[in-house]
Amino acid sequence: MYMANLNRSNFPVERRIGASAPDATGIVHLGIGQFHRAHAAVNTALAMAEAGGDWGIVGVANRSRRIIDPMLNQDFIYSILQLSPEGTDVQLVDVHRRLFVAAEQPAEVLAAIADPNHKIVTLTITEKGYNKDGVTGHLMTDSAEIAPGLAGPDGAKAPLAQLAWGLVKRSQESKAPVTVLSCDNMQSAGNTTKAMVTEFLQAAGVDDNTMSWIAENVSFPNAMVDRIVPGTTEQTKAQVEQILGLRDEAPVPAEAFTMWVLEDHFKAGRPAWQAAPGVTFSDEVEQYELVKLRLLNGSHSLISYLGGLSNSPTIPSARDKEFVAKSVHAAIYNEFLPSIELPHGFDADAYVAQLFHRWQNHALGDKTARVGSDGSAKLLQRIPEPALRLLNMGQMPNEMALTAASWIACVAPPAGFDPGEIAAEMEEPQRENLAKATAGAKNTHEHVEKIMTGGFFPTELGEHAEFTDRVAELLDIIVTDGVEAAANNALGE
Ligand code: CS2
Repeated sequence: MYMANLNRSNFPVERRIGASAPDATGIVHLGIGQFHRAHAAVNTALAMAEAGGDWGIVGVANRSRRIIDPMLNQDFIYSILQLSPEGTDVQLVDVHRRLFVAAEQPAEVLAAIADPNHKIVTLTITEKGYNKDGVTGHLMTDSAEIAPGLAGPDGAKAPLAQLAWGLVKRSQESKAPVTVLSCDNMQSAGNTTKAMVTEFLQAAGVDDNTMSWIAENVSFPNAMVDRIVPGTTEQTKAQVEQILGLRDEAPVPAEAFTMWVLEDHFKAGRPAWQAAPGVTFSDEVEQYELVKLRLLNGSHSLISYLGGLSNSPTIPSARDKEFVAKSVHAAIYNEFLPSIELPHGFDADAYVAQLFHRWQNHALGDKTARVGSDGSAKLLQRIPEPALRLLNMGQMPNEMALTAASWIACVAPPAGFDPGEIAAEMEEPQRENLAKATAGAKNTHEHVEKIMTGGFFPTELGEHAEFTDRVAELLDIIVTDGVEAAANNALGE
């Protein structure tokens, strides 16, 4: 049956979240994807409904036209398909006003960053987009993404490189102050962005005046972001179509829960984001980041690798397994919580109970392979620091060792071990390098040792003999007796 496409002339206004943006834009977003569209974009629409403002968004996709082409066809409007055990709802977002592809239109992207009307540049470029070396903590100036951009703005195709050159252009033209707001899942996300941009420009040989202009006129607030947003499937489109009676080619499935905690350091103003539910401005953002990165994301990684190895295609189907739930509980209470200082008045038990509930969202059906993807970049944010903290206190972080062992089993399995289809679906940028590093390993211990010392983890953890021994022991159990036996061993059962 013919179904009309969603657009400005037919969209049901009563389903719109917050306000439509004006034509004037105030934000440039690099890395337009699922998370941005269900998080910062939604909060911006709600803020404009409350307090107005010229906060339309210029969205920049890295390479693919997969999202922006349908959005352009639909006059920028798209659906959020909110899925929870309590029910399903479709809401519409209308805040983007221009869309580019970074790789195709680099000059437009730089001009948008330099445009003084734009007061904020937001980023969701994923952990690996920062090109931060896991061993040294510095920018990987020789990576395939970064190196070509160092010679000048013309070669800059990667978002971090375009951001850096866009700021240089701004410093040469309007000189208007601006805020760069990372919305990625990283510890000290703002500070990290600032450090990577600064190192990029130093490596590119940019002069001292420009560097001091950036230091004084660009702020990089830290922020903790949270909303579980899986990938769009044909089923997402069919569900939206059924509810709206219109075809949306770029809907975003999302849970109802949403949270954003930000430092209020904006050089040139900001939307009234505090008007949106779940948004808080705080001076304790770094504590919130750690709570989220470890309790939610660290546990999420563990669920995904245990799930990948136990034939669980979705996060809720993995979390339903008793051994997975027990492992996560132990990871949180024995290892992650002792590794952080909580924000004032934070109720950890209530937060953890809510996490277990969120992971059980079968209606959302978040994919195990999605969460397990990019483990080499994500685990660096989630494991080494808390693991070392416990190791230095004389405690073996068994669940973190299990996370590392099950990640290795999924994406860099020892010879002769087949981790199965779900693991094969996990995208892992280091897959080839991991295979190279482990080639010729004589046994599981050597296999693990080559990874731990192969430049994938910080040196202090990589060279920690007892941690390596424990990871190897657990990987051996995974290979010989299966993942549940390894989980039980880590639990001391
Ligand atoms: C997940 C996150 O991809 C992952 O590893 O842990 O995408 C998670 O769903 C979000 O951070 C939730 O806010």
